Amino acid sequence: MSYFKQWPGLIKAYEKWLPITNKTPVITLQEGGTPLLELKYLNELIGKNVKVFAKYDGLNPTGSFKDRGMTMAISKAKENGCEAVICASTGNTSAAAAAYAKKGGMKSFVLIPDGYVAQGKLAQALVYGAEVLAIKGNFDRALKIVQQLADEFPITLVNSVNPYRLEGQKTAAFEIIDSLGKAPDFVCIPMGNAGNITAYWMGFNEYFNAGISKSLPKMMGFQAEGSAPLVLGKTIDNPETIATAIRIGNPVNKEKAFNVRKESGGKFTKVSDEEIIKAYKILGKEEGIFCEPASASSIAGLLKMKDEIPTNSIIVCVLTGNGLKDPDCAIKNNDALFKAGIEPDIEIVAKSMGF
Ligand code: AN7
Repeated sequence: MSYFKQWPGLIKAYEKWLPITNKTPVITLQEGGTPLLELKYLNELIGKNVKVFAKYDGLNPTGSFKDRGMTMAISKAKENGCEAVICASTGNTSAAAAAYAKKGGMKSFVLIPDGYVAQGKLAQALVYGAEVLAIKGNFDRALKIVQQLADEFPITLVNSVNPYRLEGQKTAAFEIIDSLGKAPDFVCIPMGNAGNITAYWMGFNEYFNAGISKSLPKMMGFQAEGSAPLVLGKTIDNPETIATAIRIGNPVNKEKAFNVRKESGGKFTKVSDEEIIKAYKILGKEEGIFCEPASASSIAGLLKMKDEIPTNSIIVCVLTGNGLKDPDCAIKNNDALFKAGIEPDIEIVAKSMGF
């Protein structure tokens, strides 16, 4: 017996907004429909009667927003008779590509920068049965290679140059408006290849043009200081940051991103690794939300621009990936009291607890 109607996944939920037909096989893990959580501690921290929300996309089936794009890209690949997919990835795209490819009965190849993918993401790609090729080079190099491979061999590229990825990802903007009843004033979002900021802007515009929302948000994009090509306006040859997900020096969607900034009247800003970790800890300790460091850059960015926020603003920060993806970062960066090697004796344990 079923008590609750299940969320059907974003393709079914938003089918009339997506480029699918009744011939498209829907490959889904019931992604999307993620929580929009009010962040009470951040409301207080910023003051001015603002309301800050987190779009918690780390709660997708493979733990990141990439599932939104992948359900579309893989469904369309299946529709077109494709048998194998390929991507370059800083980790999350590879996890999602691997999972959805398997769900759709396809093979997946993923190229990752050797040594720079968080453990959880690597584990996922392996468990979902991808063929994982770790290259001695960064993401930008890997992307060039997969683009050429997809041109030469019968294999579909599922990086965000694949237009179906952005179509799927735009549904997060729909969900935000469906939850708030209107568009927010600001959206704070981490940027790597800038596919997601582009997709959100598409989604907000589609609802706006259909009259469902009466305004458009300002899109605030954030990058890590050592990996900020979109903020600096130039390619970074050797990007570096603790937020390995956004360790990208030459974003493929850069022109689109600049256009989003211009059209929305938004701003791109860089945040340091220290600021990212500070925000990461605040989310964990004060809000009970565990996100990965790249995602915390949206909160770090909001804190950085806090003086520029008008009174009564509604702000949505996009938390793109789950904290469990990067356990090394969590274990190295927390303020918890951790006592090890305690004797299994009730008195000793009680004493260690301060009683
Ligand atoms: C957690 O997985 O590029 O600006 O290969 O994993 O749309 O690229 C990941 C990107 C933000 C940036 N937050 O999004 C990959 C990859 C997290 C991410 C981004 C990524 P885009």
